[in-house]
Amino acid sequence: MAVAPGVAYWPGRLRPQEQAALLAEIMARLKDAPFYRPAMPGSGALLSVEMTNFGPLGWLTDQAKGYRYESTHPVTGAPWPQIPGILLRLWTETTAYSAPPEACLVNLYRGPARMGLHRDADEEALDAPVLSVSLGDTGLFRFGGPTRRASTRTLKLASGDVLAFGGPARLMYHGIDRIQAGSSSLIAGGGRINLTLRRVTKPQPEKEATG
Ligand code: MD3
Ligand code: FE
Repeated sequence: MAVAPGVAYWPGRLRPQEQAALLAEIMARLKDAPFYRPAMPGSGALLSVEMTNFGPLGWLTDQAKGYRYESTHPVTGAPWPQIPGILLRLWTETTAYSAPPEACLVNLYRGPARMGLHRDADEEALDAPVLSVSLGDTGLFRFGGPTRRASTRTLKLASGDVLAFGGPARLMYHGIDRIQAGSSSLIAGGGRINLTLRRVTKPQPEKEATG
């Protein structure tokens, strides 16, 4: 499905059974890495989205130090849990990138939670795509251009949808306007979970065999 240059879109890429299996993998990790509400740099205003991470590196933000990647949970101090195997396989199947993802940011949208228009540029490996997986209630996703003022289009992201943002799409503005409550029964109590797989550091170049 053509969304924009650099965007690959696989609606319903995960079957309902795979969505349930992935949700179970997420739930099993929440005891060690609970959702928390991060704060904006400077103002300290809390985001409406709750977050946690899986993988060797996790994205976080707080009032004092701003946006960055760290290897431990800001509340518990523990290393982030491993990225579920289902997601590592999905990365291999859908991207041509030479190295595995290092971060899996997990966003939880409940009630009026939203994510304003922003760009993701805290990663060193900007040549790697970002892979997004949606679970639960449908989210109204807004995808724009290289500046805040560029025109935008809206996509409804439903449970099981997978998108990859690479090349020219990697640095485009995007956000989540709102969630359609009651559109899915996957998550108990309702809500939407989005997982983004990211390569953060530049992979070591592979040494060529000699002789
Ligand atoms: C395009 N998440 O975590 S997923 C984010 O649904 C984020 O939770 C939204 O934006 C969500 O940063 C949107 C789609 C997405 C994610 C990352 C991107 C699109 C992207 C990074 C670069 C370009
Ligand atoms: Fe983003």
